[in-house]
Amino acid sequence: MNRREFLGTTAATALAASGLGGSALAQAKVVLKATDVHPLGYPTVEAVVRMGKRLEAATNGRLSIQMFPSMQLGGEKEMIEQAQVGALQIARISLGPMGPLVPELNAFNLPFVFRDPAHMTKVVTGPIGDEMLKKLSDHPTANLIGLCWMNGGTRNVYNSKKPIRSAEDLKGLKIRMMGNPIFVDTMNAMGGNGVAMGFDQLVNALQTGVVDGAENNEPSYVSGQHFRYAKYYSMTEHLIIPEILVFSKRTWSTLSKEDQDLIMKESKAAQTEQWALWAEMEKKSIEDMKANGVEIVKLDTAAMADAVKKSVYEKHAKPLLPFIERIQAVK
Ligand code: BDP
Repeated sequence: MNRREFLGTTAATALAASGLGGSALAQAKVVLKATDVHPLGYPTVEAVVRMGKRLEAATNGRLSIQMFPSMQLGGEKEMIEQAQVGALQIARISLGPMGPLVPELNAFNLPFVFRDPAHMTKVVTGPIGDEMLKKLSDHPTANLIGLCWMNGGTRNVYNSKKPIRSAEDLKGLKIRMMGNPIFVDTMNAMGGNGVAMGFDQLVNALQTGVVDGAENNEPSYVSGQHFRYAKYYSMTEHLIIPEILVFSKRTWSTLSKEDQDLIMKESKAAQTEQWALWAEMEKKSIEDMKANGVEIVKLDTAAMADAVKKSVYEKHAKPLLPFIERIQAVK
């Protein structure tokens, strides 16, 4: 930690502890610690780094962001916990692991709930997306503020054994899923054996054969080096999960209204920027996959979608039906 960060953190901590907050803190330098599972240059990371530069410029260096990329502060579960207690301020995470915390958010975590990425984009950047951010921010125990959404593309199954063209092909394969019961049930309904595991453990688990495969968007598959151990990438398109940028409520309450508004404004700009960066990264990742001998398998997903909707929606979607109807009504 350099001197400025030390001062920033100390000031924030001391003022928060003394209950002064607000105007006194408006004078102090505040370094916001941010983290992401992905490396520098990845669209989500880049968008937050650029947001930090804009915050610095707008406040003459009083507010800044220090980025800890590449899981330096642990997996997403750890990131959420640290944001909740104020040990870090900004976490960019998948909405997946947020579902167990704020159940309404699971409306966006359901398999096949969005028709395609354009539908997801329209929903999360519109009134339903705003409402979900507010639900998170207003939640009494989540202790997080929802800042904005980011694009996490479409998730497809990959494995080391064989091309997947049907539920039959997935039989007996252990497929890593994110930590949310909806996802394990989704994989089981698709025909495989879902195994919940943190992203921070995945590359090792693929390498050692603890799991046969996983599922993710193309950029994560490439940038996470998963393509080295699991060469069959099948276009199951079962989940289109938005990503979310969250802020520690504990720190938020120590910031002035002006700083809160500025951070909100810049995070909305980060959202727009990330969407553009994502489109480029997706294209590039598909090229990288082809160049590295990945077999991209096209399949008819209708039967899988039916089976998954039947069992997963039956078990998890009942309280979410009003949201699902509204999501589907977005054309
Ligand atoms: C990636 C998300 C990241 C998740 C990861 C995962 O960007 O937030 O941690 O998937 O599968 O697509 O855990």
